[in-house]
Amino acid sequence: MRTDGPRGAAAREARERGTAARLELARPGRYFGTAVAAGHLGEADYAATLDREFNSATPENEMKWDATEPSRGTFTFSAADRVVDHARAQGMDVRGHTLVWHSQLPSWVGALGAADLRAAMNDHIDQVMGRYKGQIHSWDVVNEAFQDGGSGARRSSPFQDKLGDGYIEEAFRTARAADPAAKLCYNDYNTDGVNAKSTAVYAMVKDFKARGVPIDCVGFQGHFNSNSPVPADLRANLQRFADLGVDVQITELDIEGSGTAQADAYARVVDACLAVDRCTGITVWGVTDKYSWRSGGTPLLFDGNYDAKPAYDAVLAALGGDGGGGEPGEGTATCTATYTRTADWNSGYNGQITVTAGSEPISSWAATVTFAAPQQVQATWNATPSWSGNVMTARPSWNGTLAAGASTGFGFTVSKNGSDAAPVVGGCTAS
Ligand code: G2I
Repeated sequence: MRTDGPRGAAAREARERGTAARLELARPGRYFGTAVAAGHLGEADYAATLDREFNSATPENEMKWDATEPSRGTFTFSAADRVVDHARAQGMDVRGHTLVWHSQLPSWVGALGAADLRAAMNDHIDQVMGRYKGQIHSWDVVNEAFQDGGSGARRSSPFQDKLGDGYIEEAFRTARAADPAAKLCYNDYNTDGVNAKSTAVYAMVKDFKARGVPIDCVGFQGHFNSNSPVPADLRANLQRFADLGVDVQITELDIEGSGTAQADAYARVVDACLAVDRCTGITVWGVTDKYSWRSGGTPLLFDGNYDAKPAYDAVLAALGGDGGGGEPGEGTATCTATYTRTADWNSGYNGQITVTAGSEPISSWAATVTFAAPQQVQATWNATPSWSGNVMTARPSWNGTLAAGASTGFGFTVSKNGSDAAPVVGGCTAS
């Protein structure tokens, strides 16, 4: 399975340190993790697969409020301890999940009045973060605080309804004091692409950064299926958050399906993360299909017998660990795409995308570009566009073949229609 590409060397060193994990992201400092359920750690194949493949663990349910503080002021950490102790004994990092969430919230919390609720929320953060102080690389401080759909509104919850919007920043401030070494994340789902919900989260993070509210990272859960496929602008969305000065992480990845389609979708997610400097890690939401929260959709990398699926091979290759290391001669076609505005006038602008082949020659490429509504693309040249909403996928018109490291460009004319926003370049894929 292994090659001597850059990732192979990193994994070898890790093995020598006693912290072998196959599914490491290529760059030092990135992790590849999984959700872990304490109740399965006694199953030999489960533990062996976990220990062999992953270098970060997220307790799937054991750190949630119903598990850690089932009645007010009574804290139970035994199940969370089992996950943390196992992970740390294996040299894995631990992600904390989650402190303030409307779900898996014991009923006593919802019954409190505002003043008591505020005190209980802050005490809960203090106690749970305090227990694991210095042992958690990132904490999901607040989880799923926004509504689905196009409203961009906050979700109703005891916290929102009784404390108002300010509960989120209060939770982050309390969390910073409780464990200053932990990265503090906001985590949500259906925020993976550029859409109304992710844009509402984006506005919150931007505001927090502007006002000095402590936030270090944003988690994108990454629960995908045919109704909610991997968005074409995943990378662009991760990048716009990263550009605010936070790390981004894929925190609960699972993709329903099987075979090549599932494998390709997993590879796209890994590629998107690797293309964003501040994407510091990926967590899949479970070790084996059989224990997935949606096991019927077989959404994970290992089947119920702990056999690696095509999705596993695709992830490993995308990480550069199985023939896909980007080493000359290994045969992986890659490209990057960068944007510049080449002309600008009151009502419009011209843009150019430069496509550059990676360390292998390529015979074709596809680059995605997301335009801000209500801009309209009037013309394109040197590429053939296809459209999904305001996302353009551009493919070569004549200029598909590039030598290793060589570039080509394509251009477009855009009517601003009142918006001067720059388009956002998503992924570039090559073959
Ligand atoms: O729903 C998928 C995930 C969405 N984002 C937040 C995550 O925390 C969430 O994880 C899932 C767990 O994977 C499930 O295991 O959260 C569910 C609850 O919202 C978890 O399910 C619960 C069952 O509903 C309970 O009946 C069960 O007692 O798991 C519990 C422990 O097995």
